[in-house]
Amino acid sequence: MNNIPKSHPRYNSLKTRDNISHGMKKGFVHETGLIAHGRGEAFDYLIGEKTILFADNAEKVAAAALILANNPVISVNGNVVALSGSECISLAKSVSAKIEINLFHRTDERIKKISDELLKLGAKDVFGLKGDARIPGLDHDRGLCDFDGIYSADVVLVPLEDGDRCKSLKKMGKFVIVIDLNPLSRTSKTADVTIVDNLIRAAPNIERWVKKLKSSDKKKLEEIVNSWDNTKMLIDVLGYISKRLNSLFKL
Ligand code: PTJ
Repeated sequence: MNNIPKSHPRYNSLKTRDNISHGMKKGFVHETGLIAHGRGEAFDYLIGEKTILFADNAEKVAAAALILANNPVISVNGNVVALSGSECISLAKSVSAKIEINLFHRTDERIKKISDELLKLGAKDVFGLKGDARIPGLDHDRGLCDFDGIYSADVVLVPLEDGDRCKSLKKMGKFVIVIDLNPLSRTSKTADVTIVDNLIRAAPNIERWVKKLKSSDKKKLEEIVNSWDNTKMLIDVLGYISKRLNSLFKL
């Protein structure tokens, strides 16, 4: 990145790629995390690389749900730590949430590297190393979780998730919030609240909403959560994208 000037029109995007690539060289981002990042970039392009109104609304609902939660957990993987490790730690502190590492490509070595990175970034306690419980119905390693973490959580925030796990967490009765730039993914369609936004923008914006809503009474927060219609929001996002694309080349 040293030879790319800040004036480059794609500077932020290139810097983000650099962070992901560094994460891979350090061993905590899995190589397929680069592919997942590319897919995210493509969808981010479609929404204009900014937080659209529908995402901001979802971020507000996510903040309300996290404030109301008794045992909230933020689930992180390699990409999440490379892109927004500090922001996720800060968000977790603002709502007294635990941070748990849950990996699709789980190895003890990657878990240790990601945990070290989170501790270096200021996390006090990191869950996911024990793997002493299982999410029912998930045969894969990503079904492993900590009993005191995700297993006993009531609200789980899962950025960059895969659909199966989201479905299984919902079956366990958890309230699941996801951050996924792809409004068509199984994850997006399964979650209670889907935030169609880049994690880089979403994590600090949820925290901004937490600060705004923290002193609200319980009834108001419950109203915010209960009035949320996730399917309608996904339809609205698809409408927004198609309208935006249609208008791009209109004279
Ligand atoms: O670290 P591991 O082993 O847990 O592996 C993590 C990856 C990301 C490799 C794994 O979870 C995976 O393969 O994910 P998927 O199934 O490719 O899903 C990633 C989803 O996240 C896609 O729908 C992308 O559009 C979306 N996405 C990618 N980057 C971002 C994003 N959403 C929000 N913000 C991003 N920066």
